[in-house]
Amino acid sequence: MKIAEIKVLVSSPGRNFVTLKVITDEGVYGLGDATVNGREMAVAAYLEEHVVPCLIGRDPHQIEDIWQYLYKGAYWRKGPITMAAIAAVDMALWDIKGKVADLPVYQLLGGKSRKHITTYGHANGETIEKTLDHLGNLIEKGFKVVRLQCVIPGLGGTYGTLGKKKNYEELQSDRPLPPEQPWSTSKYLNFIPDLFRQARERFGYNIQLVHDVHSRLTPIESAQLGKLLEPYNLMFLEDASIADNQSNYQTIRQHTTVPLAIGETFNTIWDAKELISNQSIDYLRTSITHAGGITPVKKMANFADLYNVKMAPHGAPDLSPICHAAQAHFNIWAPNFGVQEFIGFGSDKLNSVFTHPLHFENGFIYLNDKPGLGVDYNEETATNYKYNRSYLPVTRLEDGTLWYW
Ligand code: KDG
Ligand code: MG
Repeated sequence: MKIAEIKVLVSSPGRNFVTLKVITDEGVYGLGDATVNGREMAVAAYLEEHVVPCLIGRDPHQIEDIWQYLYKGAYWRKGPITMAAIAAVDMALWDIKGKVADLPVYQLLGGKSRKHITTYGHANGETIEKTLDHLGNLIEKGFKVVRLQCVIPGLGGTYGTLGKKKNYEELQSDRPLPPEQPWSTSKYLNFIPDLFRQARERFGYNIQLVHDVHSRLTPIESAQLGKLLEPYNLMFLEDASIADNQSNYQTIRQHTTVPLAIGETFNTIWDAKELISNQSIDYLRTSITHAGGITPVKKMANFADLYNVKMAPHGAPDLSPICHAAQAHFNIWAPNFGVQEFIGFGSDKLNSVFTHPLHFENGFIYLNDKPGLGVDYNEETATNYKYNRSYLPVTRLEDGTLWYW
């Protein structure tokens, strides 16, 4: 069997996605997700110009060798664009292998370790009351874990809240350049503990709660927040600080027992090696699309398991249903799976382009037994939804200084 043709497909069914289709000389094909939100065309060009020509004629069954060729074989290795491109190839090859073997990918990874996949949903709101109403709705729908994000008074919106946006999962294309949002660490730190205090007062401790700081605090500020949140028993605090210095998390750890999660912007194990081996984190949030595919993330999970670190893959709506399906196969296998971020595939446009093997009920994802990843991509329908340039926002402190979004 040989790789005969590869298509790089960019479409925007509600938001932009980059999809790779690897077609073999026997007609079997595999799909991969290569979406990097706000930088979609960079990955498409990387694939088209630098990856696709090297793969034509190769044996698609040699997943490990092809991965090493694209990673180790490239002098300019790592980084989000390169690793998303490699990830898409890797996912597509696992998809092909599964279809040829007539087995779902999770069987090739080692089989099921659990019945279903626990997810966490998002409760957002402009006020604490609205955020908690949203939490109440999700509890009624059966969610066991929920992330709480609330507009900070005086800041007119912050990460994870809707503000004046449309639906959270939709492309925010009505802006030609990155919008700017204000940030104040003191306003945030004075407000967030109250959100969690009120959540516990209203709903008790039977629901697990998560919060995403989105890397806006310094390590000592994160430690301060962690201590303030300790009474409310979070499942984890996400992206408390940037981890360019991996020792940042030791600083946080020395001061608080709040469990820590990080990893959605990580591209390789090297971004997390000390965080894991020093046991300064509890959950690794690396996604299959942004860290080179199933092949390396499986190795990361095995390494993390040695240090009691669980996997909680990034599951924002800017990862396509192909990534979500690949992560479902991975999650149902991973011995050290923790929780999956998932807010559903709400839009009709999205569902008209992608079909997937996931069934969502009571806060759990169930996976069917279709061979391969079980996903498909309707190329004809997708032509109705052209790429639409869209940026993530940038953040400035109230005095104008640029800060982490
Ligand atoms: O493209 C950026 C988003 O994926 C990111 O901001 C979402 O932090 C995020 C999360 O936890 O889902
Ligand atoms: Mg996050």
